[in-house]
Amino acid sequence: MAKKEERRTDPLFEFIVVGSLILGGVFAFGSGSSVAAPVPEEKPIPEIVRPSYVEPTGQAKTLVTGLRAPWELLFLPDGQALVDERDSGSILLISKDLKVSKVGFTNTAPLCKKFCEGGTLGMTIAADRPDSKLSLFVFQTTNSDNRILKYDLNTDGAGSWTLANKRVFIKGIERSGKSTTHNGGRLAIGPDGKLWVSLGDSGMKGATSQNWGKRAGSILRINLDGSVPADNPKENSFVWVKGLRDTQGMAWDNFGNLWSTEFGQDTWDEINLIEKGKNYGWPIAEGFYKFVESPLESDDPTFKPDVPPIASNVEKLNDSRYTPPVLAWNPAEAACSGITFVKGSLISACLRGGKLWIIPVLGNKKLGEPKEFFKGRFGRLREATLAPDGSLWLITSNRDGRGGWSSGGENPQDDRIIRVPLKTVYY
Ligand SMILES: [Ca+2]
Repeated sequence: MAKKEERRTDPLFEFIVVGSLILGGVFAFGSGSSVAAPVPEEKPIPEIVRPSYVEPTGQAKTLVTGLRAPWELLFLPDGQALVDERDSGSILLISKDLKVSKVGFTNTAPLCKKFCEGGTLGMTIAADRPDSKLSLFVFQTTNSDNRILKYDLNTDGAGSWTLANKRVFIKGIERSGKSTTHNGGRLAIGPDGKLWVSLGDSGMKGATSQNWGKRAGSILRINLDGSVPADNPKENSFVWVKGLRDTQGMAWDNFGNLWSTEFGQDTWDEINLIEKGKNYGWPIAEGFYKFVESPLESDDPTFKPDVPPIASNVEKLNDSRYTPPVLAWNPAEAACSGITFVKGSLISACLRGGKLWIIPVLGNKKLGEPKEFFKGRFGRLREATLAPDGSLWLITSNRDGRGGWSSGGENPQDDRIIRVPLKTVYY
């Protein structure tokens, strides 16, 4: 499944080894010559060039319980956290002493019935107001579309935060009347200072994901004032890439590469390397393979496909129009939503897989072998966020109508925030 990268083929690793040998040679020459040379002081290799990644220590601790389908968790400059709930639309403040209070409501999220995936989803902040004051962007599903709200996010400087000046930042992200799924919904400010939005096909398959004129089935890139960046791939379009089925995670590594998580249909979930203007293949491809619709997937029981369905593990797709994933894995092991980059590691929080995948970034566009942590221990995981103290905070999604965990998702203890310490691992 994984494209494995042998450590010794990594240029960064080779550079370190060769560099150490050269330094060693110089030191040996210096100490062995007849000229009295000062003994070189042994200096540690700077952290930045030591190949390393992070992984959990395993000593997880529950911080907050009583949440319901939390979707996003982010930290504010004063060290407090914001978390939102998909179905209630609540935006909650988590104080440093772990008290929970309400900052606001998006207020118009439709009630979620079984198997829906929309609602109040991603959030991100940007200091784009005068005096570096903050704005809060919130992704929201309405009955007719997916959209992004923008608020002024104000603080009194004494720990209190409030929302003001609510406006619709972007609307009209396609959403079919009957489908409640594949909304995507992650928001992030990229290293380029733009707002990035991950979307799904809104249940419309190729009609959105293979159409550059549609926003659904894409990742969008938007200026913070709501205009289209001049260097987007198509003129006057927010669309950065196409061919996505349902992407709920985005993270940039230290090389500036954007990695995303993608929910596949039945056979392959994906990690993609997102590059300008590319098409990631849905619904022509699932994982590395050709995807052919199964009649069981149609809402119409009388539907007969033109071609017989084939499982997505029969025929590899080799078509240069479509960019394959970098990693693909079975949904039972994955169904990953959030992904974040922490010191040499991509860390992905997985729903059905109920685990964290840690994927070392070995070099530019090179991933190492994924390692799994906490499998089944906390149920469904929605997102992992780096905390100011260097630990990782996880949010669960056991009350999202997908079968839950200890009591079918009805136990208030089921959805919570968990703190996980991280340790650095050197190659
Ligand atoms: Ca794909």
